[in-house]
Amino acid sequence: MKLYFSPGACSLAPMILAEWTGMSLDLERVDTRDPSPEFLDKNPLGAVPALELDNGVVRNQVDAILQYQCALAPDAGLDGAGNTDDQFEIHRWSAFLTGDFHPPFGVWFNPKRFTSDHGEESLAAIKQATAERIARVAAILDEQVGESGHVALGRRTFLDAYAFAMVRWIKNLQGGFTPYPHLDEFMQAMKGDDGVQRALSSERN
Ligand SMILES: N[C@@H](CCC(=O)N[C@@H](CS)C(=O)NCC(=O)O)C(=O)O
Repeated sequence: MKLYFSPGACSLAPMILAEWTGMSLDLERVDTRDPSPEFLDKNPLGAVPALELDNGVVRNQVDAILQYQCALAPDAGLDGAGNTDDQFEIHRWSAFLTGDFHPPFGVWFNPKRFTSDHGEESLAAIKQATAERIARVAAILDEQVGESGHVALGRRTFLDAYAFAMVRWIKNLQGGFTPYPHLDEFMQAMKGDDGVQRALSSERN
């Protein structure tokens, strides 16, 4: 299988999960600022990650890719399979990460996409409003992680990999991790994990 990725992007999550599940992935770097026509055929939104199966089928959407990886490696126990309540929690926090946590960062990193007024003041106002929204979702995630050190179920799941790939963006905001002590600890613990380190190093090479 081949994973299309971009350094610094949420595509790090399936790379971490591949390490945790012992799944071998070929990696192909994509310039998401200028995606090639070949890549747009694989994802018309030009976004990473995209997972290409050995039979040529391409799968998009990071949370779906992560859950697919978990299904391929059931013994790793990195989802909520087998328990309805656990499954609910996993889907709930996966939906939060995809639908609430990720989007404001997309605006923060690329405000021009969301306004026809590209003047300095207009873009600064959008970034300010977006930073406030990020602060809200980050505070919710900080409370959820709490002392458990994990996003859900009080244990490692694919959501930890997913959150790690995005929570690292907080360092770009004013105040960094200071308001989010649990996320800070979570990030430090994740950085101490060998699989996370290998994924980060693959992302850089
Ligand atoms: N939920 C979407 C989010 C993907 C996404 O926005 N990826 C970012 C990187 S974290 C990207 O490739 N952005 C490029 C762009 O939007 O042009 C998915 O999983 O496909």
